[in-house]
Amino acid sequence: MFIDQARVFVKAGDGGDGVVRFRREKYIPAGGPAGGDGGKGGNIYFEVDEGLSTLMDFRYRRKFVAPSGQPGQSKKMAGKNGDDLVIKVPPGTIVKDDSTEQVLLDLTIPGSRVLILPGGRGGRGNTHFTTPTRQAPSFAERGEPGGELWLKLELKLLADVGLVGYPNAGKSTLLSVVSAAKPKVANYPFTTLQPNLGVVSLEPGHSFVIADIPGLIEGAHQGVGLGIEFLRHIERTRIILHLVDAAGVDGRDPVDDYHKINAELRLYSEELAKCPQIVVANKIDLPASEDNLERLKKAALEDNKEFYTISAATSQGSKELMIRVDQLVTELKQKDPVSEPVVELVLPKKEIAPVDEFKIIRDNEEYEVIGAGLERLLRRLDLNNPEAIGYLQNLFEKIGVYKELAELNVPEGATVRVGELEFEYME
Ligand SMILES: Nc1nc2c(ncn2[C@@H]2O[C@H](COP(=O)(O)OP(=O)(O)OP(=O)(O)O)[C@@H](O)[C@H]2O)c(=O)[nH]1
Ligand SMILES: [Mg+2]
Repeated sequence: MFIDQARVFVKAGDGGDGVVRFRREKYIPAGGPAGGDGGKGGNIYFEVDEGLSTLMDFRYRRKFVAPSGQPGQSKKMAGKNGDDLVIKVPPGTIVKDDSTEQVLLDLTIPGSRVLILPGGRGGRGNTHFTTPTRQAPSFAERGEPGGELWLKLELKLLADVGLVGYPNAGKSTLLSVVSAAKPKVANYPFTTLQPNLGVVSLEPGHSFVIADIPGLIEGAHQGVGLGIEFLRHIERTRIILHLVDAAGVDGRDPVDDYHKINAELRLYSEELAKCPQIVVANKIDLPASEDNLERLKKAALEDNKEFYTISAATSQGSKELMIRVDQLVTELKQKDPVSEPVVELVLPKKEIAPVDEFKIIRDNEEYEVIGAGLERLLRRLDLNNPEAIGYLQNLFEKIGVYKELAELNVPEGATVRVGELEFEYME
């Protein structure tokens, strides 16, 4: 089955904790602090992989959690960083925030890799918390948790070439002959129920993508047959290959078929109708095609369209056709190139708020110190450790928390809160 939507959960790695360690050396009874920093958590990236054409894999794996950073070690050694996790998606994948539907990424360029969630930063080891009066801090900072998100992935097939035509025209047969794709082929209409993609590579490192979509019939724009909804899959293609059963196996007139399909394309979108189109007369291995080729060619040339004859079944003429398609795709790509691969941070990196920006608000008899940087620091410290509290007291002094409390005439004994921390105010 062709799946073009998936929901995935991603979580960046947590930062490793900083640790409390001391040097233990012979003849030095109490060495200095030596706790290393925690490693950074792994990042989550998306990477565009040309080899993929569906979001099928996400049916089997929906959770992507990057490894955490290791805790710091003794001798001031930092913990190992968590490995990055790279999620591979086919070209044309759109990544949305699942709850807000906001588009976060539009992944079109093969090979590009984009960071979606950075790993949490590692906590600092006790080495960082020495002061002139506290040479041996017994606390360290915890690692920062990695962010997490539910995402919705959507794939709009990105093909260079779209195959259109009546059912049984031989679209899937042609795709199977020129690419490694193995679409179902059968002599009844609407064999193809979902788009198939194939990569055509005439020479190494050079390829284009063909999309085979379900057949169209007269009235498709009104929902007859499978309707025209699949045309949206070829809206972004550069060329349309219009396959016509030149032998009229199903009893219709090929020239009539040709005009009817073009009418349906126009009814769907003028833009699509104007897209460069090559008219391909198929089934020329069948004698019944002979009488129709000249008429069909005339109709195509009158519309200023190129005309080719092939037999998809015997593959006669398909190589020549692909060489021409390759030429055209290359030309059109040069005229309208997609931009160069980008590697960028798409989610705005959160500004890390400085600790010394805070304000104090009064809440009845209590006071609250509010400041994102300060609160963030507090979350990462062990508030049961008296030394960590001592460290904070120094910090409050330094950044002016006490001074401002005094200026507000906070009464002796009033409760002051900072994040999780609560203390009694004393002058
Ligand atoms: N003789 C002959 N038969 C062909 C040729 N190409 C395709 N066929 C046959 O035509 C029938 C339909 O071929 P498909 O490739 O399934 O046609 P399709 O356009 O994909 O049809 P839908 O998926 O139903 O829209 C099959 O029985 C094929 O074997 C050809 O060049 N010559
Ligand atoms: Mg088919």
